[in-house]
Amino acid sequence: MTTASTATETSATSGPETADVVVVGAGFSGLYALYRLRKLNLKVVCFEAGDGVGGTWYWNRYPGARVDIESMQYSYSFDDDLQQEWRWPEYFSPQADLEGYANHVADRFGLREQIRFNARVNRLRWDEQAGRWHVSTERGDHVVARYIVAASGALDATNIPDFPGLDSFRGEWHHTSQWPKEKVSFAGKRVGLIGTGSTGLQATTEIGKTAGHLYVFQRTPAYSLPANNRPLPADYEREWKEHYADRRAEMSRNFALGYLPVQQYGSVFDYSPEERTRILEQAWAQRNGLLFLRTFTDTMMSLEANEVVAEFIRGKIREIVKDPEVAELLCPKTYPVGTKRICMDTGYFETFNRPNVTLVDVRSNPITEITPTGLRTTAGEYDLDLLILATGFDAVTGSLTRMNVTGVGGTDLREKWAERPTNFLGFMVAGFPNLFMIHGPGSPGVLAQMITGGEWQVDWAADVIQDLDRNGYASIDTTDAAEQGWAAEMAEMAAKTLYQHANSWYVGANIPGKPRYFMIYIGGFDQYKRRCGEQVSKGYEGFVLTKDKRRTA
Ligand code: NA7
Repeated sequence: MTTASTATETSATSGPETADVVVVGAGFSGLYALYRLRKLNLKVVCFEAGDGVGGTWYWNRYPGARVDIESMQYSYSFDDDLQQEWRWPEYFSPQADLEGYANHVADRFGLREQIRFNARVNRLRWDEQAGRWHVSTERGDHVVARYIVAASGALDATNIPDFPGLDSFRGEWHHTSQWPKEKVSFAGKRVGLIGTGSTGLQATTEIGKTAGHLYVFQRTPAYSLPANNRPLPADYEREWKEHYADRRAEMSRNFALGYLPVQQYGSVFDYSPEERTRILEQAWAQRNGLLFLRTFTDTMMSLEANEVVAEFIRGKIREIVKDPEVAELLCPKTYPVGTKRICMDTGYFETFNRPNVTLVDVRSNPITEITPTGLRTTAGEYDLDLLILATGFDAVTGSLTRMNVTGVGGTDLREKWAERPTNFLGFMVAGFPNLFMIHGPGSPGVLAQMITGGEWQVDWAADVIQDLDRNGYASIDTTDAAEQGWAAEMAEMAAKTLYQHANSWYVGANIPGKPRYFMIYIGGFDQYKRRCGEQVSKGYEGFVLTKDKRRTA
């Protein structure tokens, strides 16, 4: 630990409102932060851009939106009464159920009164002299706080590609992550949908059922697995609830914070081609989505092993889709399975057998412009009444960089991250004291179960704040050296996996100009927790703690 005694507090806080902590975002992590920090008797203010709670599950209300982790797991663990009482109707919850759950939690624990809704944070400025953060919002709030918990979301910053002419489109258009609350009707309409990631697949499957005609503009096909979603059987729910404590404990030790009670079969190459096919057939029919990728131990470690599983999935696509040319276009061939977030579907490939659905290959014939009446590619023109952008997010870093964050010396976070988004322990950026990131770069974030991961990171931030307060420190920062060390540790682990082989949002490849950098800590949440704990037990090694002069004088 390094200490310095530089920051002193001025008494000039009579202007703006003051708080101990500002939480940015009332999604699942933000809500838990309010609950947790309240126990420390701190004054906490939360700013939320939307008019309701739920974060990702508030914004992404497009048709078909559904989580890809079982709801018995993808839910809060902090309160046993809550997890015993709450009932999930399906294995994988649709957006409405998740938003309903977030609202229930906000009400049950009285969290709403601390949240300022319709208040998007557009400026976070560190005042070095006072050792305080100034937080401003688009609607004019100004709060001065000691700490920031940035629970602003890993998949929050909408990516609207720079399509020429988009503004000229005379029909209705929506990005899936800014979907209107009012029902959008597709009946009798010519609908265009750009993007075939998880969102595009879910939306296509649902919209294809009612659209007059749906054109799906695909640049890169996705691997998708059957969700095998169904109503949650009462005995399954009962069993989970009887064993919740043990299951949560097991999840907390798991690399992805999941409860994964499935057999792993060893290496793909331990089995004959016939045996492999039999095993994969069984997994395809029985395993819920993501667990399919865990059938063999080396799927995500070896290109050859991965290709066996990838080819099995392509075989399924060719079986399902009746038109062989369309089937071939839908087969992903340019990246290993699992290196972009794997999708889960309930009838996506079958949708292309419908007469009212057309797949358009915009890899061979790119989109050139949006016109007042539709969309033009290098090969032709499509008349549209409604256009949907399922074009994803400036993931992991976007929600942070879009807030105009400036730290010590006025350094802009965007400048700091111009080459790569480094930080220490996925928690703090050097030169941005007292700013704790939840699910930011450098953390396991999106590669672990995010509600439980968020709870853990919030707990850690709360523990650190408590520790600093108890011991008379005013601020905590980290160093460039610690960041470089963490980046090297992350890179070493990532190099052993196949993730570098895909142009995914994990590496920032979906955003023009974004540095290519694998942003996620891939060592697993179990190891991540151990590493965070080690740094604290070594006296906050890698951090810089600054004494509170008022308390030590
Ligand atoms: P994704 O996974 O980033 O998918 C975005 C899709 O949009 C993807 O198919 C992109 O093709 C496509 N896209 C983006 N820009 C363009 C342009 N300019 N032209 C054509 N197509 C484009 O976002 P999602 O919302 O589906 O999913 C995000 C995460 O949410 C998901 O991984 C889950 O974790 C939940 P590309 O692949 O870049 O060629």
